Amino acid sequence: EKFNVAVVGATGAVGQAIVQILEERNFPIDELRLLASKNSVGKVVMFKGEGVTVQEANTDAFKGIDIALFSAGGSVSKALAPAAVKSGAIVVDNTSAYRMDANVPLIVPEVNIERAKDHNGIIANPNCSTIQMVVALKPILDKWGIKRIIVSTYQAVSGSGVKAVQELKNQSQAILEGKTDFPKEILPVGSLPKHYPIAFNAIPQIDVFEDNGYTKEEMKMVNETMKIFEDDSIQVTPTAVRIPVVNGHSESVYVETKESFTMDEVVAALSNFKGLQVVDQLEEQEYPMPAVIDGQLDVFVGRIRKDLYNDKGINMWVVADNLLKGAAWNAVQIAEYLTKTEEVWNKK
Ligand code: 11C
Repeated sequence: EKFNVAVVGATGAVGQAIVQILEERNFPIDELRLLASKNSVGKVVMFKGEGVTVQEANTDAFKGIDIALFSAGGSVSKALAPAAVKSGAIVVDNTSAYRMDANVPLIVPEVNIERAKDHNGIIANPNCSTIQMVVALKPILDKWGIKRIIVSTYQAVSGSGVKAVQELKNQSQAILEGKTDFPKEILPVGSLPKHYPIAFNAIPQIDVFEDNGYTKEEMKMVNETMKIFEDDSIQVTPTAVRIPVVNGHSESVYVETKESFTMDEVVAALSNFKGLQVVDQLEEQEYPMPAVIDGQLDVFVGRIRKDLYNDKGINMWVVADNLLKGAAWNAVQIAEYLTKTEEVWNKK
């Protein structure tokens, strides 16, 4: 069986990655419809050696579409996802628009793919920093339970979009040329008045601040983790930091379990978990790094070690390609499940 697939936001960083993965995975596609805002209409994107012309994303654009993959920002998803569902598509939404909606399953395939069956037309893809963390924690949750998580992120600029990547490169070049006055327009948050250089810097702010002193990015990690693990008692304490890496998010994750474990058991549980790769050979100086895993689909974990003071504490270092596992690949994984699961179509 083949499917008609729409990609909304087809010219963005995540949209382009989705098109590439659909091709690499030989996704069972009949028609690929690429949709974007007016500015991008008429652009041609290559798919399996043929050019596909980008059309305008509007409420009439979804006729005959079975699966619609949205990654054009929350406002576009709010405006157009209901229309896509109405015309018969199942939507996989990469934005934060519907993630915390009780009627929308929030899916990381390695963790809770069965929940996709509970969809009411829309399935949400979590935030990139949440996705890689819950993949690394799921085998620990299953065997020993989780009481609390303390996580600090080291996030790449690609999470902020293609313009942020360009800003990092331009600033780096300017600084190396000895300039002290150069444009700072995007980071940490484009729409806020103050901007700081990201080159040769680390910015402890991703997205806007909430009233409790945490950023929106940090609160996504708190709320999405509880929803995905279906446990509101898990305590998540995040600090999200932007660093001058082009692509690939890293996280220092501290997890306190409910039950006792041995470290051999922990390493075995992580090693045997599908979608997770352990890279942890200290004598060889082997551990995951963003520049090394760039372009790969899995989540990587290393520096796995027991807490020095707490018998139920584990420290680890978790790295993933934020545009792939953190966004495009997670969405395509969900879409692949839809193509293989008759039940999800019965609700239409
Ligand atoms: C970042 N995590 O790295 C953000 C980007 O909710 O889908 C993704 C925002 C989201 O800046």
